[in-house]
Formats: sequence, structure tokens, C-alpha cells
Amino acid sequence: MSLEDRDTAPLVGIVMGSQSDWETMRAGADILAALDVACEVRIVSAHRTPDRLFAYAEEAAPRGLRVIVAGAGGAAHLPGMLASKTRLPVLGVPVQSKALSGMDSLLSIVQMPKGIPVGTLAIGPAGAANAALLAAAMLATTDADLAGRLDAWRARQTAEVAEVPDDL
Ligand code: RP5
Repeated sequence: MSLEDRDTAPLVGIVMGSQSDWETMRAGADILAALDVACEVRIVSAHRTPDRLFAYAEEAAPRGLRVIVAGAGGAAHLPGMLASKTRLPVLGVPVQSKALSGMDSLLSIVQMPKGIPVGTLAIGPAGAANAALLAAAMLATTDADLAGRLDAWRARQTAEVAEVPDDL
């Protein structure tokens, strides 16, 4: 089923600054789909669509979203600006940039001044996947069924780790 075809209202908003970020952020969307967490995916640029950013942030909580996962690269203002306009938890994913390999993205997202927090994950797809897992873990604190699915997901991951390299 497509992410957007679900009947249930989205609980997680995955937003990114550009179409070019989707390759990275897809890793998070795939995890939420595997955990059956309703989410939506949107392109919202702090620089190119600032009005869309303000509208998205202001409407997020009233629409029923519980967590926002925001990925951006370069001068990555998106997560911080979203966090400044909503009380929802914002998880920031630094997208790997071409010029500086994502260090610019990481520092832009992680160095929020005191008062407006952004939970910052690793650079790239690992960060996107972990942001989704963290969003699911937050939701699981009040959703026993999701807690069970998350526990099962983690148990499968553990079971897939071999004790010795297969080409030894
Ligand atoms: C940021 O600029 C986006 O988050 C993206 O990572 C970066 C480059 O965007 P494009 O020029 O590829 O659209 O706003």
C-alpha cells in the first residue's frame, strides 16, 4: 500500500527541503511503512517555500501529527525553523551534501541555540532510518500494539546478525 493511501490520519510527518533529499529520507519512510505507522511525506523548503514551511508547522499539531522528521542539506534551516513554529518534537536528519559531505548539514541542525530543541540524527540514510525508529519509539510509549511491532522489528534485526563472517 502506498504511504498516502492509508485511511488513518498521519501521525508522523516526513518533510524534506528538496526532491533531491528523498533518496535519503526514503529510508525513514520505509521503516515507518514496515512498522505500520501512518505518515505523510512532503517537500517543504525553508529557503524556497518559506510560506509553505510556516503553514505546515502551524497546522501540524492541529491536524494530529505527533512527530516531525525533517531532512535537509547544506545550510539546513528546515528542522530548526519547523521546531520554532510547532511544539511537536522535531527530529532532524542531516542530508549528505556534495560540497562538505554533510558536515554543513549536521552542524546547521545540531547546533540549535537553547530554547528550541531539534533531536539530531546521523548524516544520511542511517540518520533517516534512526529518526523513523525514534519517532516510532515515541509513539510506542502510548501505543501497545506499535510497541509490540517495534520489539518484533528489533528482534528480527538481532536474529539477522551472524556470529561469524560468512566468507571466513
Ligand atoms: C536544501 O538544499 C535541501 O535540503 C537539499 O539537501 C539541498 C540541495 O537542494 P537541491 O539544490 O538539490 O534542490 O535546501
